[in-house]
Amino acid sequence: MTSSAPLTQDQLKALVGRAALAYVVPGEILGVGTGSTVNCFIDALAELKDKIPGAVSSSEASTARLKALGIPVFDANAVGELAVYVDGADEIDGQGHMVKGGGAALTREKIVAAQSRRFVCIADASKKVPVLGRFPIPVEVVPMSAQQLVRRFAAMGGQATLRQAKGGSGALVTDNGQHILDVAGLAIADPLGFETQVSQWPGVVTVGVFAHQRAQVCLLGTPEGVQTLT
Ligand code: ABF
Repeated sequence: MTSSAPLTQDQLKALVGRAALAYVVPGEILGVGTGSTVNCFIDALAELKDKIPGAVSSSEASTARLKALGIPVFDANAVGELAVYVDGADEIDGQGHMVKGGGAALTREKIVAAQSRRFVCIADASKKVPVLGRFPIPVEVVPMSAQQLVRRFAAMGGQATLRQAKGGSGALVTDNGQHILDVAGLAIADPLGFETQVSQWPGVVTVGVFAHQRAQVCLLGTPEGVQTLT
């Protein structure tokens, strides 16, 4: 009797990406996030492309993937409320609060999430945590405010570093022309309070803590299959 090998992280991502199809509302435009898990969802979504008008995308990368599969992409300003937003996360806790932004798309992700009635998070089991913060918190910032914000995070015990572009060509520039600080060393006991406080600091564009836009549904890929957390 041969025992099957445990599912790889990529297989778990594919599993939850496909499971998210169940939350797509036929006839309605949906919001689509960013990242490798979302890429699995986009690839599966191609099977339903005749049942939906299209999608609102949260990044140039997801836009390109959607268009390559023949799924129309709408401007967020051209549509109203969306039935559902499907996106990944870097961390998610038991209440659906997330750390997001590892893929540098946090601002548009939060915008599209805020335009959607239901946030469905898809993630492999490694993303589930009791308390947010082990993954450095991405914070999108106006470049001129970066060092002032580094000092503010230091005052609360965080170590903020300016995210570098691949290839060492300097600071990463987001789709919105901003920079990203990655803040290590914080344990976010109150995600809503943290997001509210830091969002008000001058120069902060978007905090990569999604508490105001938490996930109502989380599809977690585990070796035993997809665990649905609501
Ligand atoms: C995206 O999902 C980002 O906010 C987050 O960083 C990413 C996780 O990426 P992956 O699915 O590749 O682990 O929404």
